[in-house]
Amino acid sequence: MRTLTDPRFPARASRKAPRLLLVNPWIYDFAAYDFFAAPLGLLTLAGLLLCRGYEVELLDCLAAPRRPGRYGTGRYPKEYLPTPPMVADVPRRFGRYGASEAAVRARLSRLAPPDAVLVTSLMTYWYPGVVSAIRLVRAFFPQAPVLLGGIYATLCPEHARRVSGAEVVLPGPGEERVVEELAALGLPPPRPAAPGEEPPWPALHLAAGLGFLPLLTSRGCPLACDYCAVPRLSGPWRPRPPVAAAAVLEHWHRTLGLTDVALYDDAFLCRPAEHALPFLEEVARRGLKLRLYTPNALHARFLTPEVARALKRAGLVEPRLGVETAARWEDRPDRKLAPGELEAAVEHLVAAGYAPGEIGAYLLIGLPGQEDAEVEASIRAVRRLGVRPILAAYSPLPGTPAWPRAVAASRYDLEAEPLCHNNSLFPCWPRFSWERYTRLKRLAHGA
Ligand code: B12
Ligand code: SF4
Repeated sequence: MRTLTDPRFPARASRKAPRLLLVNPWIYDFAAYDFFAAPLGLLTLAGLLLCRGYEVELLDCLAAPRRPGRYGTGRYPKEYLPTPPMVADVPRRFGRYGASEAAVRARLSRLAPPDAVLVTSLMTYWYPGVVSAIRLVRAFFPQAPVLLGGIYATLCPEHARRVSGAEVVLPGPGEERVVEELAALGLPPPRPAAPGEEPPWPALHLAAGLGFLPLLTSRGCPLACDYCAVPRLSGPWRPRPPVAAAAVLEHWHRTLGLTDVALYDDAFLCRPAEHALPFLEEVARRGLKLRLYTPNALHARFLTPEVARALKRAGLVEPRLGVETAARWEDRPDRKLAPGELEAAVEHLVAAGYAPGEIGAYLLIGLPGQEDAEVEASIRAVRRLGVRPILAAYSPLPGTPAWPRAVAASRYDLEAEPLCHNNSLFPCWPRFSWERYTRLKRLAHGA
């Protein structure tokens, strides 16, 4: 049993504390890989609820023995399932990723009945996992009310209210509302919040088999790219005090013995002098031997020589830059790159000691109306810098400026069916084409 947690988490909840079951559902998809995927939203709420004195159990339907990959990532077990009819035009095999249903049932049968169940959700098109997990938990604990939150619940609240089976769907950040809602259900917090209290640490010790540390040093993003739901999900950029973020990181690094770290920030490098630089310097000052990774990409614009050196010193490996397109400068779908900024960022990273081939550049493909010629030109522009192009397929997101164009371009009814938001389907292409995708992928790989 690991003991060290946020010093504010009580060692044991009082005997009368309401008992909460927190659930991370399965993934239902054509393809899924644990590429630094951890239920950080749910673990953040778990930290808060522990601090308020609730008793908390985590049921993680994705926690299953997996084939290990690099840096603490891994391959989930997959059980093949019939492809849902509305997306059956795609020649890919659908399935459920994570623990087997038998393993989840066995875990549920060992749990004491909870007073309430809190379910998270991530990608909108993974909602069938939410529905199955709620159905199963209900079969075991029919008396316990189910609250659903997370990204699907925020972006598709009406759909979630109709199909999820949850009593309460709570869009938006949960910190502000979850305790209130539990109190409304007759489960008030055993301990009040202290005025001016720092936000609690995510309760990472609850996540069995974590291979890396997920870390958020800030929330939100100051930009508003057409295709991105972050402004709606997380709002404006709000940093955590950088020294406190480094302390949280050191704590979990020492407690869990993990050295791989995935930064989940949407805009880690925003205002670097105030945030990223002091954070990275504090990580280096504490002498932490870490490997940092940015699966969500860094903003090239903020990558000054000083930032590049600090990233290298703190242990960042394989820097990934959000480029999206390196060929279209007028009428870009994003607000994050101007001519010359990518070249400068690469130059600074190389000067800081990164090999160009170690640097990755995300390029968006599958946007409504996007021509292959634009993607090809972007791939070439990135390759000319010696950098690795990484194709990221577009997933349409309700409520974003690009949504009406996506709805108009799609061969699916995106408004009615979140399953069709799946980026593996290339929902805004007139039809799915392995040949088209493979050709672009080969070009990106330099084949
Ligand atoms: C980290 C991240 C990833 C990570 C892993 C995430 C994971 N856990 O699996 C990686 C890098 C792997 C990833 C990959 C992708 N991602 Co991503 N990712 C994110 C990101 C930046 C942060 C998510 C996060 O953990 N936030 C931090 C936590 C604290 O917030 P949270 O989970 O929302 O939880 C809060 C609330 O939702 C709420 N809450 C949560 N649970 C509950 C439960 C209850 C009961 C209550 C009341 C409240 C509540 O309270 C929490 C605390 O405030 C989001 C953007 C964003 N800012 O949300 C995009 C985002 C989720 N990703 C997105 C996309 C498009 C992708 C990719 C398709 C990109 C690509 N083209 O390759 C891939 C898809 C992977 C796949 N297999 O299909 C889209 C969503 C797409 C969709 N249709 O839903 C988002 C929204 C970004 C965007 N473009 O707008 N992603
Ligand atoms: S910069 Fe990134 S996180 Fe910010 S709005 Fe654009 S795509 Fe979203």
